[in-house]
Amino acid sequence: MGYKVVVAGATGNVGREMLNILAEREFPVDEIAALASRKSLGTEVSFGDKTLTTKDLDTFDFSGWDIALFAVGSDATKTYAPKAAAAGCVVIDNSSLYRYDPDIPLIVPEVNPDAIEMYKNKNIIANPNCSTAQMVVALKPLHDRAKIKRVVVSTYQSVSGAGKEGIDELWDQTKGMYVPGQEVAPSKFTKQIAFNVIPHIDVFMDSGDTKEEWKMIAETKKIVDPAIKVTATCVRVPVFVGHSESINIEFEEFLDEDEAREILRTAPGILVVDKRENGGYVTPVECVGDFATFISRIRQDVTVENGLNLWCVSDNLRKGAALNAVQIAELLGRRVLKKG
Ligand code: 2RA
Repeated sequence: MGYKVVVAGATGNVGREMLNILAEREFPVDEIAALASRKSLGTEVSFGDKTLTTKDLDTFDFSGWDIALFAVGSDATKTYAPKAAAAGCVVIDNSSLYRYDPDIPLIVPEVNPDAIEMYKNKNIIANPNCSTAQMVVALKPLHDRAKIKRVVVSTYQSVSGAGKEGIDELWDQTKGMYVPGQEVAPSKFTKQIAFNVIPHIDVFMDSGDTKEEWKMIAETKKIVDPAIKVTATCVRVPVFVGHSESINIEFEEFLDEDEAREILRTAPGILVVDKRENGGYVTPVECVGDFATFISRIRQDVTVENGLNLWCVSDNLRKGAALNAVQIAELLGRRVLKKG
């Protein structure tokens, strides 16, 4: 016996990946419902070799359904997640709405699986920001071995993090560079993204950080350890899918680069590709469609007493969103609901 599963936001990039990954990982589904907003109603989406016709999120009755994966943005989540939770359906939400609520667990299964017990508070579990998820997968095994004091991270985030519009804008602007007369004004991004990089994701805060940078700080503290100091610079780059991160780590005690490499090589969710030669590292185009968080360029940072540098790449639509949400559903099934 399996689960009755709902995917809300089934026509968006992340929603479609949730359906793909539920099928790829053969999640025990007895029944599945794909929900969309009224404007996308009736759109057909794939679930493995099946085709689902989307139903109306606004009128859907969540009673009797076990798990609802939400990928609808904070506004719609605010309206419909409480409704689903009140009907007894456990909500796994990809928006940022509930991530910072102390009563709601924010989970990366490879990092803090025990936090799943907190779901009972509001029948809601939060999925982290994409740039946080891949980073904490890398940090956790190293933190367990040598206690991390400080993290400095620079991200190189793909345009798919900004949704379909972000992908379309990069495509149109790039074409516009080669086809005269097809000028495409920046819309989703504040400046041209084709052949450019933009040090600005989400809104600016009083501190001078952007909200994306603040998310990485707040979420790393909640998921791994509140004592870790984090500073981040989040940059949008002209890549379609795949976030990359340059991560500098300072530990309480010395950690040799070879030991760090072995720890990461055996850590859950990680693939180490790290050779000091041409092509001995992972780039975004190679991570697309994969479940793994790839780690390369592992090396000592000799400018501080206990420093380490590494390069981290992962598919932001998968580990950064849909895969992590499905892994939370798998954890919920194993630890709590116990069907399937
Ligand atoms: C982005 N992390 O990359 C944000 C939201 N997905 O735009």
